[in-house]
Amino acid sequence: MPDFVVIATWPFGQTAVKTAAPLLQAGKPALDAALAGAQAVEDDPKVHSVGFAGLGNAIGTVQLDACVMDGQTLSCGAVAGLENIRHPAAVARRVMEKTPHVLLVGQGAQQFAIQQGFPLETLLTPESVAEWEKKRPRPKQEPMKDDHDTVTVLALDRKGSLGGVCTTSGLAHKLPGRVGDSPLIGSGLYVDNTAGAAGATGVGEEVIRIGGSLLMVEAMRAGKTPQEACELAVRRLNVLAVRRGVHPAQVAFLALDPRGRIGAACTERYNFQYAVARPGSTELLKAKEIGT
Ligand code: SD4
Repeated sequence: MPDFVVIATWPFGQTAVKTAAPLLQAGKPALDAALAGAQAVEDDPKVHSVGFAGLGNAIGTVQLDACVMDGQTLSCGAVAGLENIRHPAAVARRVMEKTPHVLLVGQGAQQFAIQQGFPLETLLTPESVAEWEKKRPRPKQEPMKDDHDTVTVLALDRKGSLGGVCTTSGLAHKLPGRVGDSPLIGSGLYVDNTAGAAGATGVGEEVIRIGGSLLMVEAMRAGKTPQEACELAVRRLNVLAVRRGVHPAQVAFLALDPRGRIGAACTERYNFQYAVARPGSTELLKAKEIGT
């Protein structure tokens, strides 16, 4: 029986894994721990790409996307374009548990959250508004490098079950109503105890195009290690970029298998880092970059 492992995207993933690890240590289910970890990042006002204090869309409105998935039952839930609710991942879990549906969007998602007792609040802070203004696209300006950082948390609990959560405010300055990969089961996240768990961060349109997370889980089912599965997904993006005549977008993938093995890979110059916690240790690691 493997002991627990939890991994999460980006340096702020350290907050997630440090929150999740004691819960896993205490024998809590993977999804509970992953959700607690993701929520700690949603609550962090210094993180401008997830939950509270996330950056607004093109008209300055914060629209959040999230999903959750349980590897034992393949139960899953998601919300997209959710406004004024700071914990979209917890709402996604309620969608999973309290409705026959998988994905609620926009006003319907918000009404459901209110019915479930989630408070409405402004998610903007003076700092996030200033950051939004600073990063506002201007003619001839290069795209900002750090305007898309989702937290994806993948956990393996002490019973050997996997759970995952993905939560984000999406691309800053996105078109109102734009939905990325993060709330889409199979794109931003996929979890199946019989194969593995996988998640993504980066330019969601590219992840959706290749069904990134399901692709990695199916690669693990076919015998690839988590590292090989992540590299395979990046290569798929790179090949596709050549076919489309563009540079590969900034995307990173993360994977964890039922044996507790982990993997991570990203497209060139993305400088993707991820956090890992196991019993007694927490690390921040740099993912392997795969060039074209
Ligand atoms: C999106 N994948 O909305 C998300 C944004 C993001 O790291 O990851 N970022 O496309």
